[in-house]
Amino acid sequence: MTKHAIAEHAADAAQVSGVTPPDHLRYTTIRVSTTGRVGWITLDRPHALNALNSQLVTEVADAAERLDADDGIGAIVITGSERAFAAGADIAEMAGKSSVAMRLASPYAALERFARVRTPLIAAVAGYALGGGCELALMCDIILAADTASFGLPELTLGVIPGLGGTQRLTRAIGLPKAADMILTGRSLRAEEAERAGLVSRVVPAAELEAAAADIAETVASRSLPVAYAAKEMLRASQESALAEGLRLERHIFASLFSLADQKEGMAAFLDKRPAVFQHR
Ligand code: CO8
Repeated sequence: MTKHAIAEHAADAAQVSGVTPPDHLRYTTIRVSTTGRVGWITLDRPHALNALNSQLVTEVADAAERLDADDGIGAIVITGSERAFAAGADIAEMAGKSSVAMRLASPYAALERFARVRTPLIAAVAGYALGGGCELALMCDIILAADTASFGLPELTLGVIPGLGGTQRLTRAIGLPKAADMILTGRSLRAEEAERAGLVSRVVPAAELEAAAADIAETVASRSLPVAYAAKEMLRASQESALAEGLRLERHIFASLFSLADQKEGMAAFLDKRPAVFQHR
C-alpha cells in the first residue's frame, strides 16, 4: 500500500481542505495522511503510549473534522503504534485537577466532535486500548484488532469511572454482564475474547493490521458517500433511539435514497451484471 505520509500538518491540511492552516493548527501529537478516498489519523505520543492529553484530543477532533469536510474522503482510519493504540487519558495531565476544572477543560467535548463525524470511522488497534483509548475505539464504527490488542477500562483502579463514554458505549456493545465485569474489576480482554464478546469487528495478525485496515477502509470508501452517511446515521440511531422510532426513520431514509443517482446506478449495474460506478450524489 502506498501511504503518502505527510510530516507537517500544514501540508496535510492544505491537501485536505484546500487552505493553509494557521501555525497553531500544526499537529504535534498525531500524523495525518490520505490515500485515495481514505484518510488516516495516527496517534503519535510514543513516550506516553499515546495517552490522550488535551493537545492530542484537540488534534484528533480537528483532523477528523477536516477529513470529514472533504467529499473526496469516504472512510477515516484511526490507529496508534504496535505497542499501544492509546493507554488511556493522560493521567499526569489530569491527576491534580479539581472537579470544576475537569468539567471546564474536559477532553470530552473534543472527542464528542470526533464521534459526531459523518464519515465512517475505522479503529485499527494494536497493543493497549485502555481507558480513554478503549473509549476512543468505541466511538468508531468498525474496530479492527491486531491479535496483540487488549481492551480494558481500568479507571476504577485510579479512583474514577470511565468518562469518555465507556459505561454507555461498552454496555451497548457487549451487554451489561461483560461490561460490568470489565469496569468493576478493571480486567482487560485480549483481542480474541473481545471479538467473541462483540467489542471488536475482526481480529487479524498484527503484521497484517495496516493492510487489513486499508482494505476495509477502501471497501467502505468505494460505496456511495451519501448512502454511507445514511447507513452510519442509522447505525448510530439504533444505539440512541427506541426501536419504533428507528424503524420509522429507516423507512423514511431508505425511500429518500431513491432520489440519488447512485441508487439508479447501483441497481442498473446489478441488472446489467457489471460493477457499479458511484458518483457520490
Ligand atoms: N497517562 C500518562 N502516561 C502514561 C499513561 C497514561 N494513561 N499510560 C502510560 N503512560 C506512560 C508511563 O507513565 C510511562 O512513562 P515514563 O516512561 O515517563 O515513566 C510510559 O507511558 C510507558 O508506560 P509504562 O512504563 O507503564 O509501560 P508498561 O509496559 O510497563 O505498562 C501499561 C503499560 C500497562 C499500559 C501501563 O502504562 C498503564 O497501566 N498505563 C495506564 C493505563 C490506564 O490506567 N489507563 C486509564 C487512564 S484513565 C482514563 O483513561 C480516563 C478516561 C476518561 C477521561 C474523561 C475526561 C472527561
